[in-house]
Amino acid sequence: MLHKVELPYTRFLSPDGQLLGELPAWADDFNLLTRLYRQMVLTRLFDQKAVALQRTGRIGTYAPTLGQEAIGVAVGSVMHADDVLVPYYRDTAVQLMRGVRMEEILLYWGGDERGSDFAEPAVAEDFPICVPIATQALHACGVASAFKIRGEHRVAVTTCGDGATSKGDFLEALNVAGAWQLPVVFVVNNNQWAISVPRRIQCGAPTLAQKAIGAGFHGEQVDGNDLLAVYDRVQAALERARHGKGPVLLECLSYRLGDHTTADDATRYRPAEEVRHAWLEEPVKRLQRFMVGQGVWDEGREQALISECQDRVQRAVDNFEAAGIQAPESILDHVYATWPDALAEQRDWLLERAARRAGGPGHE
Ligand SMILES: Cc1ncc(C[n+]2csc(CCOP(=O)(O)OP(=O)(O)O)c2C)c(N)n1
Ligand SMILES: [Mg+2]
Repeated sequence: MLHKVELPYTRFLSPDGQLLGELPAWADDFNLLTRLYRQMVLTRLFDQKAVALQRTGRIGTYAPTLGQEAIGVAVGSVMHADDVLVPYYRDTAVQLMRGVRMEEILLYWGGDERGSDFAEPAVAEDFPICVPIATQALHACGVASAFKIRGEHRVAVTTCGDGATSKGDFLEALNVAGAWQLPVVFVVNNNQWAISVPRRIQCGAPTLAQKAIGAGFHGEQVDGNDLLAVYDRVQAALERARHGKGPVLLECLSYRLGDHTTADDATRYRPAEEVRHAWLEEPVKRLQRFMVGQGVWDEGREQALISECQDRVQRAVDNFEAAGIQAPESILDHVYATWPDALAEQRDWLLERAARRAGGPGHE
């Protein structure tokens, strides 16, 4: 007999920004809500700019955050500065909120190692973006083990997509997190698609949050397009993990409104009607409607914010372009502490080839 697992699901705002029941006490702070809303708008405008830079050949590939801003902004704002983020590639919102600079994010996607060397002291220990699916979940458990062994009240927060939860690495990470009761929080960005594979055929369980139950710890779902709900549940999850009460898996239900990356064309596999419907649920408009309804936001403020954000994004693009191009061998700089002899030949080949190229087309 199939045992049905009942898990909490949290939502405070309807898609049109109406309050459904009681507002959590912390949300009376409209300065905080305004700050988070501003950050969602900044993230969205930066995201648009990053896609435009890829289209004009100034960065390589980019994975848009469009539609998932509430999750990242909430996670980034609830985390303490000395917590450690172990992110995946669709984490522009969290990284910006944590203090990673916009130009650093552009450098990363431009193939430049300096993009993972964060200048801001508060994020110095955060991990770089992880592209191999779900491997970062195990790294986060390693970080959380260190916190536990040292008796520090810090939390490792790792993010991933819905598809990543099918990977062995993810399930192994849940297992060790539960077995050792580690201070780690798994934030699953369930955006309904793993490239062209829809959520319903990725796994047989009705929720992804219930994978935590098999590992012996708490899992729950939240409306990932409702900033108030995500903030509230991330806060509870981090408190729990920080105070030795074990890990949490938070499944945030959202939708990837953009292409998987700039190398993808989602119109080839997604019904237009589904995407149109998802736009009605999106997080930025939802919080904006709520704030307008509360009398704390209006069109004038919105226009001023957009132009301020556009200026900030443009300054970041200017800094990115002024950074210049790194030497080709920089891709090897941070792979090994000591370069293995067995790879010396490949390194020499790369250096030689780069030198020939620098000599001009006739030398190639
Ligand atoms: C180990 C590994 N296998 C395959 C890939 C190719 N790949 C890149 S993204 C992706 C889908 C991931 O989907 P999901 O976890 O839902 O995250 P999303 O991109 O939707 O945010 C795959 C299979 C990879 N990057 N790493
Ligand atoms: Mg996905």
